[in-house]
Amino acid sequence: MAAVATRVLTPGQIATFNRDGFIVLPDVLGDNFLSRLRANLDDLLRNGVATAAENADFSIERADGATSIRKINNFIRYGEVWWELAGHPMIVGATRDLIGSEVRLHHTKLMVKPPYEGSAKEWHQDLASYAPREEHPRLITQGRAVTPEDAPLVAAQTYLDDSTPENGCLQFIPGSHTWGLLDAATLSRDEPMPGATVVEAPARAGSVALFHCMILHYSAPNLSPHPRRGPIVQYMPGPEDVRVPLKDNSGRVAGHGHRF
Ligand SMILES: O=C(O)CCC(=O)C(=O)O
Repeated sequence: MAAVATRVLTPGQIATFNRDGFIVLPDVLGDNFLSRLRANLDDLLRNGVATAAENADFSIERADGATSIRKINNFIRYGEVWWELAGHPMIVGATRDLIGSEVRLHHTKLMVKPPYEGSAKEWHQDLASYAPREEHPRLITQGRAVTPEDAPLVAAQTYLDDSTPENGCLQFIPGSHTWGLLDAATLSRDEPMPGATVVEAPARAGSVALFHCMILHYSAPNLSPHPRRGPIVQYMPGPEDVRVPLKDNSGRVAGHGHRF
């Protein structure tokens, strides 16, 4: 195993992540780097609407006659600056503290919530998208026997804008990453788990939210005049450290992405 170079998180932060399934690291990126990321994204968004019909990476949303891009899959394909983000020493180091010395790229996606238009992302667990559908019944039946350690994948969402309750910051149910893979059909829109505590996770621009792939999370529509742009890099350990079947976002067996 490669030597672990940095320890970014404190033992307290690691314990919080293991208990709650998420943490927010404030002010990870400086203004300069943020400006470069925003400039690249502005270009992508300007050109993206025109090319979206031919490029499946760009997901379009239409509201009130307006057309906007809601999501860019595989954003890492669109500029060296995104590789810099994915390989950022603080983000990779923090992820390494959570999942072990081998940190690999699983996939990237950039969530764009334009002012007034960005829609909700309904309650879900990311693992439901990564585990092949034919495996769901077996995994769901196992309940809590499918533990967070069986699927130690961590998403890092970096905020290019302040992420607030008004523009659709992430909301989590702390501890739900220990509940196993849930049957998505049973999750209601407004109250995914009756009686469960929901917490909002606002974050200033430049901050990074780290969350486990089994935590229940949601983001509300953007009702504000401010955008909320949040690239997500999904990291995984080496395939031998994942104990559930897993595919990447091209449908291949996961575990062969870039190693940081
Ligand atoms: O950023 C968002 O709006 C939601 C992101 C999310 O929940 C996801 O991609 O799994």
